[in-house]
Amino acid sequence: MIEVLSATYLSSAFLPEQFPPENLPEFAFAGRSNVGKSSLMNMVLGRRNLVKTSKTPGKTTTINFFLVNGTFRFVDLPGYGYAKRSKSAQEQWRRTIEDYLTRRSCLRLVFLLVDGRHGPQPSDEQMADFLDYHRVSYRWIFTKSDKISRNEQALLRRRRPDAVLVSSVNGMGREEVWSCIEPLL
Ligand SMILES: Nc1nc2c(ncn2[C@@H]2O[C@H](COP(=O)(O)OP(=O)(O)OP(=O)(O)O)[C@@H](O)[C@H]2O)c(=O)[nH]1
Ligand SMILES: [Mg+2]
Repeated sequence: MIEVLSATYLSSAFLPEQFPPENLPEFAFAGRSNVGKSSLMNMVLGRRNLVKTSKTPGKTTTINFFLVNGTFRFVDLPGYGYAKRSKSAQEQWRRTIEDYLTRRSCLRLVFLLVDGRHGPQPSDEQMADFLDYHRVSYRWIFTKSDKISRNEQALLRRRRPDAVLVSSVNGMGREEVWSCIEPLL
């Protein structure tokens, strides 16, 4: 497993012009609002409060870049499926995120997070279709596993062998997430 020697906030982007240069490999975290993207990034990096988390959905409203070990980046994407925004603001965000996902040559992998208790929702399947269509590599991540019984975890693993079960509360899945990242560095 990679040792995280340094992890720092780099920048935030509303618009594609604000993305950092495409000179380092990037790993993005996508999923519905409140699914646990920011929490998982902290857990994987072993940093308690580097990425801002919140009980209120829709907290992350920009694309946020974090530099890890000075050699690659973690990218926190705003959650989708959060309606409490103006139409034009939603449209702008959608364009910026789509631009990021489809034109980012240094994007190595998207972690597509879904709440493990509910599984993929229509908006998640839509995102997966979008990534398939644009040939962007992604891995399903089932979050909040600490809320799922052992039996159901075993069932999930059998039904979805392609998914990684994680918990930001107890650290489950941390090594498996790193094992997705390491070969792509
Ligand atoms: N029990 C449990 N709660 C979690 C876990 N991960 C996140 N949460 C909680 O879920 C809520 C949302 O977590 P965030 O990490 O902020 O979610 P997000 O996907 O970044 O949300 P947005 O930025 O709004 O899109 C917080 O109250 C977290 O404490 C987990 O693994 N287990
Ligand atoms: Mg967030």
